[in-house]
Amino acid sequence: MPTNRRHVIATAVALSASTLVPLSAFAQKKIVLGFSQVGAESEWRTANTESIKSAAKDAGIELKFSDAQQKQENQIKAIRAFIAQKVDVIAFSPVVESGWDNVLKEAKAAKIPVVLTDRSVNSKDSSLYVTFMGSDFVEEGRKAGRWLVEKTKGQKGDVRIVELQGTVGSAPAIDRKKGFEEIIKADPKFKIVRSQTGDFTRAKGKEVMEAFLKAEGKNGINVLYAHNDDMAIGAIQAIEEAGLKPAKDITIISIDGVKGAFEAMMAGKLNVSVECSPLLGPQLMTAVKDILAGKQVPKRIVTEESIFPMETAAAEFPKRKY
Ligand code: GZL
Repeated sequence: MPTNRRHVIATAVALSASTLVPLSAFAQKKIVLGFSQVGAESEWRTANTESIKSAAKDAGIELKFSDAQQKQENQIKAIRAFIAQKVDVIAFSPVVESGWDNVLKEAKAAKIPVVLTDRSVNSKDSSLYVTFMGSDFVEEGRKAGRWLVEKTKGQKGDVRIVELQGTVGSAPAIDRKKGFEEIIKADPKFKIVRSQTGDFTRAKGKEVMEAFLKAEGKNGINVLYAHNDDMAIGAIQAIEEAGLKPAKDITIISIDGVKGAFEAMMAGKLNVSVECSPLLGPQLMTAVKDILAGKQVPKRIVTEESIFPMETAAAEFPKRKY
């Protein structure tokens, strides 16, 4: 046992004999976790932040939390600050996949373990992080595609799709597109006629959907595939303002399964939402403690998820935790 810890224990024993202070008050150094969050761009992100903050509190872990406002340079700055503060572990949700090797090498040189949550990085050096915990975004895109194939079975003629992509360069945007296209490419009737980023926000989702409607005309769009519920909810406003019925004139498929999506499905304005759970806080705190205890942690921890069509929304809604 390192000398300073022995000294602390000895002092603690002496003190506790005379002042009856519990030994644990001295012996346990509080774990310090530095967390760099993407931002506060969506209901999903808000629920994710809440999960991390409450889980840190429950776990007795000191959380240094930073909101990057969806800017990579702010996340890199925050990670460097955590290194300077000598935190015990660094965790973050990378806003985009690339550009992390240098700062992760600095964390490695400082012997501070790094955990990726929610989104991953495309670094070739997987020794730069201990584990990546989060959803399988390709599978989420496949689930969206399979739902559409089922919904349009036997339907003749083209199915004209517009796509609201997530943040350019982010793992969920790249992989949700990949998974969806992998499924629909089997049938040439499916045509993605427009595809543009709405940056995962309601405001941008509405703005881009307005442009899609203007370009394609009122009868030019059969399906909207949105990479998250917030963009779908913004697009629903644009569809209604164009005098069309969302989920009827235009079938709407989205991902996350946040409260706003369930409310839209129960109002008959959204057809389906693929679940993407933000509740990663408890898993993260367990991984942090296991890493510091020297335990083996899997390189990849995948979140188990479902799919919620509007027909099940009312029954599911009371059970939802985010
Ligand atoms: C997915 C997460 C995405 C959500 C969006 O795990 O990274 O970012 O789907 C959020 O709502 O903005």
